[in-house]
Amino acid sequence: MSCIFVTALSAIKIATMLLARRIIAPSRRLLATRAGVGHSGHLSADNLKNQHDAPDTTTAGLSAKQRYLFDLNGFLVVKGALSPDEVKAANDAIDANSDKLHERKGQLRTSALYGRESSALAGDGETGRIDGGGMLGWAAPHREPFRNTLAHPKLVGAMTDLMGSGYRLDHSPLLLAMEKGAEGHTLHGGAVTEAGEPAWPLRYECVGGQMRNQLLTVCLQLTPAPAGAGGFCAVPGSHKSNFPIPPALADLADEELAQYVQQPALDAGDVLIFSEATLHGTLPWKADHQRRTVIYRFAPAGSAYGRGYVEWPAEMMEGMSEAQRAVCTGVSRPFGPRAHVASMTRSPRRSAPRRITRA
Ligand SMILES: O=C(O)CCC(=O)C(=O)O
Repeated sequence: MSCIFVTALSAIKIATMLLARRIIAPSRRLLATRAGVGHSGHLSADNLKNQHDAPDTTTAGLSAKQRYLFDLNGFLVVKGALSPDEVKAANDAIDANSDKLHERKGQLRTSALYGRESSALAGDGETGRIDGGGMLGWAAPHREPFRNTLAHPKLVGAMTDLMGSGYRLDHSPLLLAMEKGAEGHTLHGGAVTEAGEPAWPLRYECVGGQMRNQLLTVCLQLTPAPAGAGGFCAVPGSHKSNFPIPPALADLADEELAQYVQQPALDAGDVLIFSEATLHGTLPWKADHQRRTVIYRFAPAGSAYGRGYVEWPAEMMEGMSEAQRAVCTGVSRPFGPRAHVASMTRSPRRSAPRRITRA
């Protein structure tokens, strides 16, 4: 009897709550709508949403501001995506494997590529960029900081927004280090080839509010790159350009063109994301400390640019988590375009990682 009474009481409580929500929710929505009249006088779909329904943008994907900036510029800085502990673990791993890094000299120098010798990018003319690879296959625990990027909880939402579900690692990550005076790298990429055709394998598109990058680069910043220090540079908006890159822009020979090249200031722990359709390169390094960044290239589930995906080295795959493995094996393995990477990673609303779901 008392059980029936308690159940009836709960039903009344729930009905009262639901009624209150129906009354309150539309008035909240109305408030959000009024507040959402933008500078242009138009109401965007975002502004029409009840703000209380907005997803947690630190884990769920790009915020409206980040989407706007990526679409505008072709690159985006995700501030503080890595914790100081994560940055330290990556730097410690590099220090422990410093014998595997190589300075680029002679024909391997990066400031005279594509037949364009550049005095503006030459640095001190001697010091070369230091490159490293194979981090995903380094002995544990040194491989972990680099494996974590593949499906990092702070990045997976943004990467899914930019490439779609089931994005894949396109080619092996590259570690770049630069000492003071090190040369830069000729600007490259771009939306259009030298012949004036669309550069389809690098293409950026936004259709129906959804962005797609055929080749997306994600760079971990392991030391700061303050304004004026050098390092990564890009021409904002060039991912949507319709004409071939003037050669004198790629090697910074033309001052008028060079003024459009921007070097975003970066802190250790920031993650820089850019479309390979954005004209980008490297400015000579001027700071006293060593520049360190690790760059990954990803592609949508059904796309491939590099050739590495055909067979990854065994040591790279050994001991990987299910999500990391799916990101690496995308196109050529059963998970393919159906792998839903976002659902395989931990989110604050779930206590345990979910398994892969296949349609
Ligand atoms: O220095 C950078 O961050 C960019 C390097 C780059 O674009 C490359 O090595 O292809």
